[in-house]
Amino acid sequence: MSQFALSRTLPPDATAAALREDVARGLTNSPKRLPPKWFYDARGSELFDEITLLPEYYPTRAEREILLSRAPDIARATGARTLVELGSGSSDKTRHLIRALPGLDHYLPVDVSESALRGAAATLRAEHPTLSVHALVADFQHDHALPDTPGPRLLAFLGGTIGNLLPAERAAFLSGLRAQLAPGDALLLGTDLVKDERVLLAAYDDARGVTAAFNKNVLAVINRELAADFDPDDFDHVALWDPYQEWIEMRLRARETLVAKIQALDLAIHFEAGEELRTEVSAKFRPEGVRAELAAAGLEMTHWWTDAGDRFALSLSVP
Ligand code: AVJ
Repeated sequence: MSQFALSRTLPPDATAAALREDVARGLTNSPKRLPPKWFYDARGSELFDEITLLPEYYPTRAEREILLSRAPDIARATGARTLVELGSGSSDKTRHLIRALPGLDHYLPVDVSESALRGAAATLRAEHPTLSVHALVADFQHDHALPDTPGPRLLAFLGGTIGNLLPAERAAFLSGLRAQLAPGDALLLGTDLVKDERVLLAAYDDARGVTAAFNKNVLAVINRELAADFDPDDFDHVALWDPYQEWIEMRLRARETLVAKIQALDLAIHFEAGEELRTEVSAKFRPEGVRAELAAAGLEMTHWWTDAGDRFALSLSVP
């Protein structure tokens, strides 16, 4: 019979403490910056799902295309009984994978958004009544403790979310993943690829302004959680391509000089007119780079699959 459990690897106040620390540190830093994980409250997760439907935002469709065409290859190469998905969100694309893995009996979605996890689990259990689903509210970057489930295990980190980590964080993160893999286990990694700058910029600055609303939502999160008084209308959404780092940055640019009060931190944050707060880095990759980063973490890349337009890649690697 279908089973469902939801647990937190950390008490709820640990999330609150992490937000306080990230905001206190990031907004007093010069230049100002915030980690992108704080976009994803219920509203932010909804806005992200809307982004994935935009004509300009190709990564989700490109990755789904690869998953649909390659799911049988992934199933054959891994024989997975447990699928662990880091940053699972709505688990929408994962359903193609779950459908294609004949021996799968355990699914462990890991995400910071409890609302996204609950929604995803409900849909999946309806579609796969014999699948045991254990959802984990956790920060995949730091919490590595997973419930003990049968191998072989397939660890999936999809959507290109690894691009949200800075190079040093990526190295530490991949080594941490490697340490969790036993012989026979595998890592399925989604990476967005370097491409024409105009295509990249449009994906992060869409005509309807959904990405702008998603970017500004982090201010609403800080207002609510830390009793702050940011006015999202005081900021412009900015997306830019850094050709040296090969990453997209999203920023919020203050339209005028302003001061925002963050009561819970007893802080007043000053912005000059035009000053920018970096809210996200989204790195884009080349095949040699992915192979090298995996190798540095002790993982051997065995498969590399791209969509027909060569926009996005899925790689499979083994310890
Ligand atoms: C979910 C992290 C993969 O970087 O493309 C979408 C988030 N940011 N539009 C990405 C995002 C702006 C997305 N990831």
